[in-house]
Amino acid sequence: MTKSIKWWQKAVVYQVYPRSFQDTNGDGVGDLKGIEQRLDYIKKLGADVIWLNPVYASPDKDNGYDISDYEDINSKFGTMADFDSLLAKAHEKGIKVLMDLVVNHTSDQHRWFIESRSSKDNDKRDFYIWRDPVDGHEPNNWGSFFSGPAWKFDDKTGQYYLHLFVEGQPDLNWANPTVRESVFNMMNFWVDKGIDGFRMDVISLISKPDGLPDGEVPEGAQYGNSDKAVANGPHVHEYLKEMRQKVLNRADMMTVGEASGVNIENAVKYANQDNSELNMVFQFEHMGLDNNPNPALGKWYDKKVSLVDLKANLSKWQNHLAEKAWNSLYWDNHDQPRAVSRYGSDRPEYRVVSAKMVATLLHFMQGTPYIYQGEEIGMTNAYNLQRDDFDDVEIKNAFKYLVDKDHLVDEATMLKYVHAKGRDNARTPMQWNDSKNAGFTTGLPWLKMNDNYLTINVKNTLADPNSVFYYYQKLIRLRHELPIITTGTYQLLDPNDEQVYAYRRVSADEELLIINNFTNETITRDYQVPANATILIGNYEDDAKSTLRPYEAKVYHFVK
Ligand code: ISL
Ligand code: CA
Repeated sequence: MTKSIKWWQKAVVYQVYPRSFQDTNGDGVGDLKGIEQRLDYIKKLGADVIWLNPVYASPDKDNGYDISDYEDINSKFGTMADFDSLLAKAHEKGIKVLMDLVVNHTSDQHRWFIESRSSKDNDKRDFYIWRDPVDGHEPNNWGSFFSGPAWKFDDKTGQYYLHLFVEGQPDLNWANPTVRESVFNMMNFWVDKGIDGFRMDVISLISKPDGLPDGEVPEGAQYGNSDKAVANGPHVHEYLKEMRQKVLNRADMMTVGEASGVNIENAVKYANQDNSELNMVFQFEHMGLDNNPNPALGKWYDKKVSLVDLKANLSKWQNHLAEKAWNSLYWDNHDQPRAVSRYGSDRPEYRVVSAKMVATLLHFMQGTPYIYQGEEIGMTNAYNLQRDDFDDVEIKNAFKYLVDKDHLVDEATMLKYVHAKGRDNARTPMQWNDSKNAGFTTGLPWLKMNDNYLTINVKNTLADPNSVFYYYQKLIRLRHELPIITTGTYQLLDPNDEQVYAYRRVSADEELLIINNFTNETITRDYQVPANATILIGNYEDDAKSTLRPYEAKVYHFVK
């Protein structure tokens, strides 16, 4: 790579889900003061940046992704003074802060929408997407991402409004220049506070296709993982270029666009290296590989991904973005199940070793890695939660529409799918220690705890030098120290091997060989490791050479 390396290309991001991180006032909900108290923990891990899920004022129909005031803090989380203090303390410790930006939609309680729905001639009417009924029905066949139709009829004015997510999340009309101006002004409010960047929620959806045509399939879940329907509309790049000029260029910011439905071709546009749009995108292709073969069920399924498919996909992104754009690297976030449960094994005998393997696989790739809270201690899916325990609107709607209404699967099967894929797997509170409610709260947690916190918790992981935590700490340190992890060329080995994911990173004078046994079996592979190679990191104490033990991961380093 000839271009100079930017700070965010060497950085590792730690994602904090404020609601579930640390409660300080006993109301069962994590808060900003709690994050401030735990900054030293994040510093100890070595992360450079924190991404905060939305902390803005919100009726919480979709856990903060429905914002009613962009310039105010959700009172459950604290006050603007708490936010200012958190930002200052993070900066004192050399940690940068990335804010979530949710501007495809607002809450239906936002003053813009309250005005917009009040009458057809209100000056905010055109801030949202209103349409007349067609033959007494919805204007088109679009479905919400979270099941059911994407249109809601409003009696007051006899029109439908568009909501790609839940009813309480009306989509903004980005074609209206006043909407764009209002959003950019709001973003500048945060830039002026000194934040370090934005993670942009479903930014690939802000420009709707001209004329709002029917989709090929009505299910909204399809939009997320295909390049067919509503994503990547005709004006999205124009809007982002405008945002870059009016907001993002005012500081040395980091930007990552969450891009449902993005493919390689349009990712290169969003994250191009001419600095005209974003730094990188979150792509979803690898998250869709273990979807249900029945498209109507979307992500709801419990079969493991095929390693061959996973390799092909991740390698495609590594190879095609190289020198052209920049990858973000993630397994986990607040919308995904726990990585160790999904890609490794959360059985007690394999949990630690496989959590490290899954980490090794990702953290030696090119891109900016994201660690989701709890991933660094090997937190697992929450099998103890039952239908009535779930909080997530996506899960509730899946039961309501796919089970109760459409009978696509029975309730027990859906529960199995939710235990494999549901978002609440990631949202159960952070497990700090083995005291009541894992030290997360002295009150009643807003979402039931994962009942394995007596063994899986931060206190235990910090006391054990061989823990998942110290492994992540070392991965981060290696990325900071070895430029080849940032800049080396990526080469996949043995694409058809169904058991091992092995790849190389290559620079002019050195090389890394990364080997990951994805199975719980002992197998043999000969990668012809050069005699001068040394082990940089591994999840077993010794090197058994061509023997690979269950979930073994190791990285050789050698000078050419
Ligand atoms: O979570 C998903 C599947 O379970 C994704 O399809 C997800 O809905 C999509 O990536 C958009 O996610 C983002 O916007 C949503 C919000 O609910 C998610 O938490 C957020 O990450 C609406 O704002
Ligand atoms: Ca609290």
